[in-house]
Amino acid sequence: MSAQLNNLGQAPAYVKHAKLKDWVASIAALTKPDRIYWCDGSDEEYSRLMGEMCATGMIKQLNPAKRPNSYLALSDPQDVARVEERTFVCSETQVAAGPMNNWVDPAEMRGTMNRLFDGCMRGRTMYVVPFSMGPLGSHIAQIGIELSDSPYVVVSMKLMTRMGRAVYDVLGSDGYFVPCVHSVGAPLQPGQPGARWPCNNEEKWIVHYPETREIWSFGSGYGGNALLGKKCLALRIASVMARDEGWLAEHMLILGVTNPQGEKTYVTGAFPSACGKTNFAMLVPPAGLEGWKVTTIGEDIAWIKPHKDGRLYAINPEAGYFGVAPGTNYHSNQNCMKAIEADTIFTNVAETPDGDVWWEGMTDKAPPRLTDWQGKEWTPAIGKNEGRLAAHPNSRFTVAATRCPSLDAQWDDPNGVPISAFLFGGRRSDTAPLIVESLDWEDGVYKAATLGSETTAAIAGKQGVVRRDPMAMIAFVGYNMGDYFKHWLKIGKSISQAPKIYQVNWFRKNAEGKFVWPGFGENMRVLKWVVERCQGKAGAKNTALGHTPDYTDLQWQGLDFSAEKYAVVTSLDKAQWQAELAMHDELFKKLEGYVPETLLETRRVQETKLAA
Ligand code: SAT
Ligand code: MN
Repeated sequence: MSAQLNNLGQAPAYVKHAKLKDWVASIAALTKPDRIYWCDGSDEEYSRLMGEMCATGMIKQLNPAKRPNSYLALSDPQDVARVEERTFVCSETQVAAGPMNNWVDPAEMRGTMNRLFDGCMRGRTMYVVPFSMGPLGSHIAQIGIELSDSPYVVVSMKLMTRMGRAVYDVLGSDGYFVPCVHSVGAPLQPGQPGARWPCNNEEKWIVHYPETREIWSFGSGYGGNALLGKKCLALRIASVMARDEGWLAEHMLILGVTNPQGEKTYVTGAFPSACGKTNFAMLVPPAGLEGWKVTTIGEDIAWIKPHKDGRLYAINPEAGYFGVAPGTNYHSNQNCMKAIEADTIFTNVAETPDGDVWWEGMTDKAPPRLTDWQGKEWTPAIGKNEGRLAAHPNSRFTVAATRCPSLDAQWDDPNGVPISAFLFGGRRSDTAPLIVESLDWEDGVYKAATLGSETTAAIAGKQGVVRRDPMAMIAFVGYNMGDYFKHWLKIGKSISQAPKIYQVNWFRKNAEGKFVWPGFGENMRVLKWVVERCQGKAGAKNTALGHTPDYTDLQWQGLDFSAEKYAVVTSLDKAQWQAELAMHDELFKKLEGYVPETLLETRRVQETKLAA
């Protein structure tokens, strides 16, 4: 066996980990690739793989005069988002996975995986991708090795994680790593031409084994389905590690706020996919708030650990951004637009005739002619007549964090940064006020646990329906949601200086269906209030839900936003909130028998307050 494998691609001498090499050999024996390639993460390797993909048509280089060192990939039209109904948490028992996860008995699932992966890499190269989630060698970081037959995954992992040879130095001869196996599920017969974007539209499986901390993904080459360091490792598997070890793995951005006096406060924000985490993390304070500054640690995931000083410290396990393109422009996110001016991979956006990119919302007016995300001719008239978008609503950019102008100086600090506040927000046209401060940790955990949001294009399925998305983690907790709530309550007890917890909603609409709150940079006004609450400086009034700012508690200089409009975005309609509580009950019903009594009690208190 090993002689044959040597021909396919021998491990470089710097890989000293015998168990790792055995595992790679065993997966190769199952998947039967034509070649094995051990990635070193170098720039030379990145350019070479890009060149190879350009040759097969999987990726296209953009005009270097417009977007230096940047590429465009167009996926299969059926492989465009995470597939939650095809995502599985295969713990030993169904109770351990809980009612919110798809569960299959692990023995049965292993049978299915062995059948699907048998020979699935024929005609392809199996890439060995070593990566660290978190600063290399940090006590909070975790190492993963992804075996994948997609070169697009390799180049994406180079931008999104600390990927490459240095990982093996940290691993040594017996270090721990999370094994991740990925295939697009499209073997090639000899001479068979490959699809431009190989994937498998009959079989898609995103599988996690929490006890043994393994990930197996089949059939998709897109985003969180395929870049296994992201949602699979850094959230689903890490949430299990976090439960066992007393920390938190969360779907949160992390940002720093510096006030005009130079004092810095770190805040995290949990929002479901495609609710503006990236824009918020890179916020530019508006006119009227000169002297305030926001810096970015992360825009999607936070790993948060209790520290000996009694506070929680957070790192961003990622090293790049896989952000939603549509709606991103120099007004909504100037820092991001600058980050993606070069060295970026775009997926499923439209292409301009001069070899640049475009998406809905990038400019006020669409260019007169484009090639859309499916490679078809597109003009504003065609778009209008056929109701066809130029860019897919879940089209993305992939870029290294180091390109971000607002990157925080501490972003790579192995110890993380101290967190003063957690924000939890959803996309709600009605019901949920602009901001509410929780009364205490338990009340905050209740608010986070019952978070609701209207669904977006980031997930395959119907859009715009309100679903409960506890902590914005509905798709990402690798164990029983009820136990996850208990874990949150426990963490609060394990620290002496708990962050304040806020519920926010930037998305209230008026009777005409228009957003009332301007959002984007203007969110700084709310963020300033949060920071000043943490410092004990800002005022608030009490409502049935918790503390909220009065109109005069926010700074309005530079923005024309009337008290009447403010009343709309902050209004709390008792009847609407009664209906909201009924939806909380539906969630608790689904989790019956697992919900901590503290949360049920908080629910009863809220009902009473609302009736008063
Ligand atoms: O495709 S991803 O899961 O990485 C993006 C997202 O939904 O947040
Ligand atoms: Mn996300």
